[in-house]
Amino acid sequence: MTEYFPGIPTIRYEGPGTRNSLAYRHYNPAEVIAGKTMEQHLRFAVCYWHTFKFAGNDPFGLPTIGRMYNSSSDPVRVAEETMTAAFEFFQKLGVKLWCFHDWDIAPEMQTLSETNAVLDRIVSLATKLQDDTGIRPLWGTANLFSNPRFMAGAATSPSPHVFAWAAAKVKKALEISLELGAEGYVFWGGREGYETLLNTDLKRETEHLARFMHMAVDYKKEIGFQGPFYIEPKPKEPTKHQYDFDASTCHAFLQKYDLLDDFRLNIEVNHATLAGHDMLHELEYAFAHDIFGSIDANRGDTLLGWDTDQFPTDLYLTTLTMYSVLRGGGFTTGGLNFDAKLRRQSIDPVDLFHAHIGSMDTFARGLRIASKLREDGVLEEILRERYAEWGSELGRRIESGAAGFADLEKHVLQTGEPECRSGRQEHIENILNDYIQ
Ligand code: XUL
Ligand code: CO
Repeated sequence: MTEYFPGIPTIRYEGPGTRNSLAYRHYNPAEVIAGKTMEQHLRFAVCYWHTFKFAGNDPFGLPTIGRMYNSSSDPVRVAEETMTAAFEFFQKLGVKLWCFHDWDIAPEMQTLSETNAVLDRIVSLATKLQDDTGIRPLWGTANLFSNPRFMAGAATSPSPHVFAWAAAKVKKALEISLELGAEGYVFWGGREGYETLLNTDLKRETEHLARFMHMAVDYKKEIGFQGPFYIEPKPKEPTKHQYDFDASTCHAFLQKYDLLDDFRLNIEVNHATLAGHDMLHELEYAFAHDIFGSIDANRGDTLLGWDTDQFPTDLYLTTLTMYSVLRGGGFTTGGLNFDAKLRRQSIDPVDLFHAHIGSMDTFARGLRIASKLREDGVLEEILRERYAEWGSELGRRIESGAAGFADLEKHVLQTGEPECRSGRQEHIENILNDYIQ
């Protein structure tokens, strides 16, 4: 059998002292932290599109990355070889979950039925590889943004014919996600937005999007797909404005159109920053409103204004992410999907391993630190103190709804000025730094 990543061994935990670049220093899957193994906490998934399909092209340059598995001139052969290589990669890395778009795993052919036939062929190969290895998809999705037919949107296209195409693609993607045992299904509305409002009926498009989501829910129930649906917020790129702008915009959409029972959010770091938030904001918003689902783990670059999808190697980011996830009760059906790609100059197969190993180690360290922070209760204690005054009679009367404006005016007239207290931000940041070592 062809080995697509020759010379690369199975990656094992060797501990922080190792000098082996193809070993985990911190990710020790079986180690128990706060009642669960690291593997159960982190639920890493490899993304198919960036890891196996990204060829290093950017808006200014041609592909730089060639792989053994995409060298054939026959696209179906490429799809088969790539799937086989992917499972070699998952196994060598020791990751049990993967994520995919229909378009990543099989080429689009001349007609929908030909495309679906090729998809079926690749899905049966994937099923066999899954059965041999016990690896399953964290989620599946349909690519409704690369083909020119979706240039003006998919469910929000001005054309009902394109809407129908989007429906047909999602129908098939749901069927194959079910067949592969995917734990969830993602909707990322890459072109569900606009370039200019001068040619866009925003209200009508939003209603079409909601109609589409209801049809997807109906079909999910019809075929017995049990997993959650996720919406993945992103404010822009490729469109100037995307309807799923950020967590709170998605929340409002789900509430208005009565979709909250069937959807949660898949929060992505670089999308949060493009929306002008940090990851922690999006996570905390999702947890606060019971719509947290899963994470697309990556990071952006503050000096570049687009979605650079870099591998997450920032320990502050992973610590705060895991702190929020632990506080929120941890992942259930969600996980950490590396929606991240190599830099254009990282052209060797081994770069893919270094990228994943480094990110997994950074999340493992983040988990360890976050768990210690929670165990010591330092941040909880700060919050408790900061809001302690709400335990007073005044606080209780406000929170229970017993007090009105007239009572509050009376209170102020009697007691005068409130005591101003420090927010202690610098002190708290120092505490965090003490834990991140
Ligand atoms: C694009 C993005 C997508 C989704 C899945 O920015 O994040 O890859 O994760 O469609
Ligand atoms: Co993503």
